[in-house]
Amino acid sequence: MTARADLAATLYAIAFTKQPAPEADVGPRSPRIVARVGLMLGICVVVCLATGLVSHWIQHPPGWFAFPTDPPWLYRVSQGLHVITGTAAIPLLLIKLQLVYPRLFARPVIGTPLRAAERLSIAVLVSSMIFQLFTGLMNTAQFYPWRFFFTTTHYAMSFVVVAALLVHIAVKLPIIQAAFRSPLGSTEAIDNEPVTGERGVSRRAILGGSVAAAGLAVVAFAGQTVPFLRWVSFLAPRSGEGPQGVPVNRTASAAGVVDMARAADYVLTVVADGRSRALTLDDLRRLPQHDSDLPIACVEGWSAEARWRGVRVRDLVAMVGGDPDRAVRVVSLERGMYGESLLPAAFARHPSTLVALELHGEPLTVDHGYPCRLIAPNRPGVLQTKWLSRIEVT
Ligand SMILES: Nc1nc2c(c(=O)[nH]1)N[C@H]1C(S)=C(S)[C@@H](COP(=O)(O)O)O[C@H]1N2
Ligand SMILES: [Mo]
Repeated sequence: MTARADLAATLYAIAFTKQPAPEADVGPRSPRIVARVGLMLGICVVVCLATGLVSHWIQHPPGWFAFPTDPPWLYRVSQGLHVITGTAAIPLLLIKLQLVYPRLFARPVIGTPLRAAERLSIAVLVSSMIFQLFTGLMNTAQFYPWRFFFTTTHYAMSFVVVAALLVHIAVKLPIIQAAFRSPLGSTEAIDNEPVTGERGVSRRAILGGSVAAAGLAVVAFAGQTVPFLRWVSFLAPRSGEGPQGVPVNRTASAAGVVDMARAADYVLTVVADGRSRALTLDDLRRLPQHDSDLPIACVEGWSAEARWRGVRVRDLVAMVGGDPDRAVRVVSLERGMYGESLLPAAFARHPSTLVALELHGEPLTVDHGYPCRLIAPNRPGVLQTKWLSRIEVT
């Protein structure tokens, strides 16, 4: 009975009464260092979020959203930044958690309703950020050890991160301001906390180490999108290998299209308002050919510059009398989710948008989309449909 009463009293104290020992303020765990690491993490999160939203909206455009066709490298840079800032955020988040770790378990664990709400928002923030960074990292490796659909879940969870982050910053704003107003090495107490004089690794070393850890993560990873980092990027899932010097995301055999792509009776059908033309590969080769230097920029973070050669989409649209101010649907021999994409009118009539027959001066290999594939400027790789079977003016 007494033992049980003791246990109850202890649990109550942990949940609702203040911690007897004061928290450190002058040592490495000072809010000064936490706020500075937090700022670096915050910058990564904001850039990662903005570029992630852009990428999502290009793929699922809301009515008000239109991405420009030029400059043609914009999406490549944006998606590269998305994956680089996401990668840098991983060590920064771990360091920040390590720095505030004692506070996560500071007493009272529950306390007043206000404190409970604040701590709940931190729990939501930490878990949603871990979720985003983990699922994002797994996606770059195309490894999906879960049952939910990655893109919708990753997108929805980003709003949870934003909401929890705003609450967190609002709650901590006075401490953040005090932390940035006072020099890194100061021993004055911030946040009304008693000073305990915890020493050890210096604050400067922690700050330098955080920058180094984030930099190392980026260098180890970014070679799949930043060409001059390729030779040091030992963690990059795809950096330049692949037929014709360009990585392949999904092979023809994985898509189940090898026989159809190589069939002798292959034709590309072009349709507008009921008028249609069926073009064989020889027909396509006899049309005016154009060169386009355009990158493939995969949403999973790798990208590669490439030279394509083929027929302009706008010439094909004109051939069947299609309206150049209409969007164009591009359909693959492959069935399923990645088997079609919709080109907004500005992209369809752009002079560098091609039905490509060649890559780097050679006919496309079947894994790059033989007999022909779409290539357009400033679009995510996932919309650069391979193994085309139909082009429809909407
Ligand atoms: N039909 C079809 N087209 C597709 C895909 C696909 O799975 N099926 N993958 C897309 C993705 S995600 C990318 S990144 C590019 C990659 O083109 P590559 O394999 O020629 O490099 O093709 C795109 N085109
Ligand atoms: Mo992709």
